[in-house]
Amino acid sequence: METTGKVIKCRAAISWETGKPFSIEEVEVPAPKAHEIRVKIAATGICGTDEHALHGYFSNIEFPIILGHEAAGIVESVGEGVTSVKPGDKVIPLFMPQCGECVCCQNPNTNLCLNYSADKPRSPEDKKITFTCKGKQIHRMASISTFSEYTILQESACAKIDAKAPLDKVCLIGCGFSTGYGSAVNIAKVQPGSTCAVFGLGGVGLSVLIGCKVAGAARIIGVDINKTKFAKAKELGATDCISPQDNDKPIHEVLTEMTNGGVHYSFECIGQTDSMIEALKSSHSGYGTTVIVGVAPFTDKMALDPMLLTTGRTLKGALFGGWKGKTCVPKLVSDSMAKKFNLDKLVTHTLPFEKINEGFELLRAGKSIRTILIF
Ligand code: COD
Ligand code: ZN
Ligand code: ZN
Repeated sequence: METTGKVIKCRAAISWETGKPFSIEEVEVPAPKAHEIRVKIAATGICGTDEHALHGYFSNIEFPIILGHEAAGIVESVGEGVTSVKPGDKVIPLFMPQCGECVCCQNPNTNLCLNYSADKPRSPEDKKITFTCKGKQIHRMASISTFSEYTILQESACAKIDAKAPLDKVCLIGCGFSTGYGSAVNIAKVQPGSTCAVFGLGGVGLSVLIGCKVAGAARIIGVDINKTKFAKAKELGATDCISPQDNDKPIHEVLTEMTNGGVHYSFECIGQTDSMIEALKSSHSGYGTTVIVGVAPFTDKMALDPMLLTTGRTLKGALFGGWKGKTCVPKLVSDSMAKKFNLDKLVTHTLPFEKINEGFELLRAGKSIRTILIF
């Protein structure tokens, strides 16, 4: 049936209230307006941030909402003026857009786009795009909402990828993999022969680890309270794995002893301010760099001794690993197809979309790295 220009009715997972299970409902997805693209989602990953959003960690999440921000799909139709994709193209939605025009997009040293909405109220333009369900307006997450069979993207938030890309794997490039990998190679700029510590060995932390390994780190220490994560971390290149719960002293002291004074690079991939400080204290004075990858609840603040910085440590942070989405995501997809890194190792479960609640249970129980939901 020809769907161009018409409202599409399809399945989506609605979060009606904070913390409640998802309910699969029929939603209406409008036809794309000027500079918008309607995409049929093929596969979407479950990221730690979806769980955080469900529990109200972020100030701009409004319920009812369709969550999901790590996906790959195929363009169904495009609105007026869209030039970068056409129906049938494979694409990855971008939770960080690249409008190409704002001062940040024009600055080669950042991937932030001033049209990014995840940390501030959504723009009036973005608010106009909406799903409906049972006559109610449903909010969108990070302007992309991928827990829906069809979604609407602004052209600046849609990257065209290789027509042969396996969508059930490259969907991870939409968030977790790129966030972690880029934090190592773009933000920390890990050097060959260096020592790294990765706090949190979920999908994001393991992707940091892959980046450290690709960059030639000599020693990579994984830190997690869940020791079942250690086997996979070692498979991906961790030389040592430690749990804070096995030690009576703070983990930065353990790391400092293990590494003769501290690591070259530490990464926080948990989203807790206490771990952020531990990561900073684990880095060597004079030259250590700490990258904050995790996003903490918006109510939490970090108190740190400024001497940690005056004595020569660097504290940095980035979203989406510093990649400018429209430009870099197609290249990351090609690199994965050329086997520069292996996404398969991050996928522990693949489930039909209807089993989304089961996928979140696996994440909460610490049993999955990435669950991919297939439509
Ligand atoms: N000490 C050590 N490890 C811990 C602790 C602790 N106190 N608490 C939890 N952990 C471990 C867990 O056992 C788990 O293995 C890991 O930390 C967290 O992993 P996941 O699988 O729950 O989550 P991820 O890897 O999918 O994502 C985690 C982030 C916190 C990085 C993510 O939620 C996040 O905040 N991302 C922000 C970066 C970003 O760009 N966000 C926008 C879209 S994601
Ligand atoms: Zn921009
Ligand atoms: Zn994510």
